[in-house]
Amino acid sequence: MTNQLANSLRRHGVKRGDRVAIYMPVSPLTVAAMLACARIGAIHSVVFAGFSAEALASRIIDAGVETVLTTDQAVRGGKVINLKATVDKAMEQCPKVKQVFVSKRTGADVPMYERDIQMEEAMAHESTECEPEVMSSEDLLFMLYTSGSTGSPKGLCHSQAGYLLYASLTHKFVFDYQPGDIYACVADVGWITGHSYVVYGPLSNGATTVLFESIPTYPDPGRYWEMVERLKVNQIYVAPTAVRLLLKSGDSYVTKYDRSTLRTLGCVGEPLNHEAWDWYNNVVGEGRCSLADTWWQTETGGICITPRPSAPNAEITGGPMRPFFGIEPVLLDEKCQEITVNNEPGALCIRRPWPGIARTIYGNHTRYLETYLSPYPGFYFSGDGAIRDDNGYYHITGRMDDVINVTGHRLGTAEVEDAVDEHPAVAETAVVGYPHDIKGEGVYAYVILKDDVTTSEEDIIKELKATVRQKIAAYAVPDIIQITPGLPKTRSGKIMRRILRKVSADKSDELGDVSTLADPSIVAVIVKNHDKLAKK
Ligand code: 7RM
Repeated sequence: MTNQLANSLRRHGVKRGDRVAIYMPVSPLTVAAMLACARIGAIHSVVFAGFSAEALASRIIDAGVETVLTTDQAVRGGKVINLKATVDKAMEQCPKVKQVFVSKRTGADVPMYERDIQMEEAMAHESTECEPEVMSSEDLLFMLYTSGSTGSPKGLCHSQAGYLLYASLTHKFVFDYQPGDIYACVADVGWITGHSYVVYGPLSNGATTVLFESIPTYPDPGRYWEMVERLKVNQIYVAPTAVRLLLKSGDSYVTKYDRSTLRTLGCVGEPLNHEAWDWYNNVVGEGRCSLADTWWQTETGGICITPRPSAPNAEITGGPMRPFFGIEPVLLDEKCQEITVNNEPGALCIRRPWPGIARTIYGNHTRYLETYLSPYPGFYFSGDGAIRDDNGYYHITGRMDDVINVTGHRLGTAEVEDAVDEHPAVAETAVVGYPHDIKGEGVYAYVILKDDVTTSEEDIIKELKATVRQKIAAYAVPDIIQITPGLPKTRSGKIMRRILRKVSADKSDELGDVSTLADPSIVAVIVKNHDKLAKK
């Protein structure tokens, strides 16, 4: 499949170094699409198939993509998603795209335009042999967009050799992968977890990798465990948000399936709270599996801080994590000084580069340096805070910037603000995250309307939610929108997000000193309105 698609891409002029966008659901053909690009030296840019047409278009434009690979429709949790229609809409903004390969998932009758090529037909004419392009170790293998605290999403670039080595080693040692094991990571290939631990890590180790196309609750909350029994899965890698969701549905969905094949339970994406850790360990793993809570990022390419079940002295402990081979975490204070004592929070940095580190931001190396290497000169800065305990274990305390984590999806609050601001009725917006039982963080938007707006608040709120869905994706839609006459600002006009975060988290009694605000009286108004919304 890979070679036929690779030959077909070559025949249609795709060359070494070209960027190819892949907007497809989790499927064998999607994996083949990634590997086909790799085989001919093209740089794939997988765009999560839940992103809107505008989000897809901006990623295509930023990367100078000329070839797009997509699917007629996706099917997720019993719902049909019209991927081709979304691509067609994106194409209105992308005149530089020359060709769109369209594969069949449902076989629906989708309109085909001049630029469209039926993927399976094109592949059918091709040989199953394809001479691989010889690449240099530092050439790019792929790019992947991720959210930052400011500006538009960044196209992080990963290298051929270092990335693959790192994905491969971490997969082998963190999950204790042994030849013959059946390994399952339920992430979507649209995220870095899907790249490193559905595709590159397991396949480079010759593993059987399970592709999970659905959602954890369809047709019911037993889906993962039914799959574990049916496929005899040895390692499973999931997101904490799914664990929290499933634990609420009760243990019987888990216990009715045979999970005796499981040896390693992994999770990634956000903090695994104690209750969820306990349930995953004791109910799912029957207390006899290794639990690896793995910390890493799109930028790091692979797992950096994690327990390592394969270590001879591995202890089964909750949460705490240790650095992987070659990773030297450093905690730094505000003055860029190393924190050498234990139990003090600091900025989580890494001292030396490691094989999997992203090499640049596509088209903007200055931004790469400014974001990751300049804040703490001499170190890679992760954007997260952490604490080291007396045993040398690291505990992640969360993001230090305006990035939030919604159902395990990384989201910049500035992106949501930009989307809301585009609505003609909106004067100004401030978006913060707030603790959410299942999602990890929810999205809370404070919106000031323009003076001449006559539409009802209720209708505006509906429209604003639709705008965010259209500009970004469904997961970015605010859970709560508070229409407010003003925002808490300093005299120099900076929004004090600290105050908004406290109010959103129902901690209005912890606001601290608000006297430096230009208009301290706005705080009482915001708190009152929040209490009204919270009651609903
Ligand atoms: C793999 C991935 C990265 C951000 C990161 C953290 C948070 C990830 C954990 C975690 C606590 C964890 N890539 N994060 N893993 N926080 N414990 N085990 O998620 O680029 O999408 O997100 O996710 O804030 O900076 S990502």
